[in-house]
Order: sequence, then structure tokens, then C-alpha cells
Amino acid sequence: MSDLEKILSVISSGKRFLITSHENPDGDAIGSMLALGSGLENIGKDVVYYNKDGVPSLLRFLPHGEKVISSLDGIHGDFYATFIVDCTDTGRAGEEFEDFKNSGRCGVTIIIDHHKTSKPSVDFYILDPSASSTGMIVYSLLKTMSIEITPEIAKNLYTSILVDTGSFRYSNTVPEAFEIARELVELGVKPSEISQALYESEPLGKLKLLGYVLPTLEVTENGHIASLVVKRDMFKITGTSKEDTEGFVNFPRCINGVEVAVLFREEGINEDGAGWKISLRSKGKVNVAEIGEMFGGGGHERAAGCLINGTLAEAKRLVYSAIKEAL
Ligand SMILES: [Mn+2]
Repeated sequence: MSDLEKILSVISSGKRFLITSHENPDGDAIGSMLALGSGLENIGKDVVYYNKDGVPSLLRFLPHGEKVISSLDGIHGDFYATFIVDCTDTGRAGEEFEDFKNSGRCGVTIIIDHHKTSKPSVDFYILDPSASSTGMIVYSLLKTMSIEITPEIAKNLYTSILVDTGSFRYSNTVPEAFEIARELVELGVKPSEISQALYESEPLGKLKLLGYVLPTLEVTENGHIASLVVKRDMFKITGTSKEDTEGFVNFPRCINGVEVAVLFREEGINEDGAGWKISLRSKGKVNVAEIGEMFGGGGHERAAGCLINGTLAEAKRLVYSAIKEAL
């Protein structure tokens, strides 16, 4: 039996399922969780939706987003199976989830993901790096099970695809992305409504934060690398949080001639000094997943990340030299 057949049989024999995704969830993580869960609920299953960081405010328009809990404390009993979506590894769902899993309460563990990775450490998995988003894999799974794509599921799936293809602009925008999106629009999704919710509903504070971040713009290596820096005091001054830096890395990327864009975001202080959350974006020449991996992170060829401890100067030196090497 293939993993897909085993997953289908797990779904048909089970009643109670847990669905989770990676921390700092994006539209694909939450959209996939909600689309899969709604589909399962619609065929009579009980679903608990968990994400360590909850649903970011920008994604609260998604149908059933209010069902997502951010703590497993009040959860009683065991699950028949647990889906970890848009995650190469269960560790990305956070420490609380790892503890919950290690206590044996997750049941059968299943990963559904589109990141390039080695064999994940779960019971079964569907990995399709050719899919633009996990939402596309969830769409196929629901179709395979003949579960109706309701307008609410459609909205979640469309958001998954839109976010992970950068609104059909990134190189992962395969024909299937348009084909599925076309069907979702026929099922009632209004593209203008979703794009307004995603791209024209920013809080004022985010723009004020951008005002502090843009002056940190630095372009190096003959104009091939551009970076921005977000420091913690900028959040304090503007009343914002790290969630508000979503998309900032796209500003240095949009510069003509820039191959790799980097966002350095200051994290909590520990004994090694500051920690820097690094977001990397490539226009294609450099595989930034490899650069992320060099520092214990990972991601896609054109979008990756990692964490580096030390001063900003040290973090910049390490990242710039790795990119320079790859250019
Ligand atoms: Mn994704």
C-alpha cells in the first residue's frame, strides 16, 4: 500500500483528528490546516486545529480561523491521527507539540508538505515539491476522497495558493496552480476580496515600522545583495510585533540587479548576545535553502531562513560571505 492509500484508510477508520502546522504560520499553513480540517469535519470527523502562534491577524478573515487554538493544555484524550501540514518536520510545530507527540497522544502521524526534504520522521507522508503550495496537495487529497470543495474550503485553498506563489508571480507558479485557482473561483472565491484582505488591510503600525526599517537598507557585492534590519526597539516605538515584518524582505528584493535579499530581525537576547532571525529571498541564481541550511535553518530555493546568534555585524558577515560564495 502506498502512503496515500494508508492515509486514506486512516482517515476513513478514524474519528478524531488533530491538525497542526509550523510556527509563525503563513497563509499556506493556516489555509491548508483549515481546508483539510473543514473537509474532514464535513464528512463527520472531529477535528482540533492547533498552531503554536495561532492565526496571524492578517489571516483572521479565513473561514473557521476562530477554531484554531494556540495551546494544547485543555485537550483531553488521544487523537486517532495527527496531520502536520506545510512542515518538513514535526519539530517545526513547536516544543509544546513535540511534547504532546512524545507523550503518545497524536496517534498516527502524517505530514503533508511541498518543501524539498529527506524522509520525514512520521508514520506516513505526502511530499510533493512540485506543488506550489501545501494547499494544492490538500485540494488533491480532498478530491481523491470525493469530499466536496465548499465555498469556505475554496477560500482557504485559494489563499494557500495565492500566498505561496506570491500572487502567481514566483517561479513555482505551475499550470496546476492556475487550474485549481480557476476551479476555486468558479466555486465562489472572489479574487479581489482575498487580495484586499491579504494586501490592503495592513495595520497603520506596520507602515510606521517600515518607516524605521527602510533607512537600514544596505546594498553590497556590486549591488547583488540587499538587506534590511529590524531591531526590537523599533517594535516598541511603533507598537508593533514581529508579525508586522511579514513581507518586508520583498522590499530589498524588488531592487534592480539584486539577486539575494536579506532581512535581519533581532530576536531575544541570550548569553551569546542578540539572536538574529534571517529571512533570505533569491531571484533564482542562488539557492537560498542551502544558505539557510548552513546555519541550521532551511526552506525553498528562493525563500529560506535561519537563526544566527551574535552581533549584527557578525550575522551580516556570515550571511554575506555565504551568499557571496554562492553568487
Ligand atoms: Mn507552503
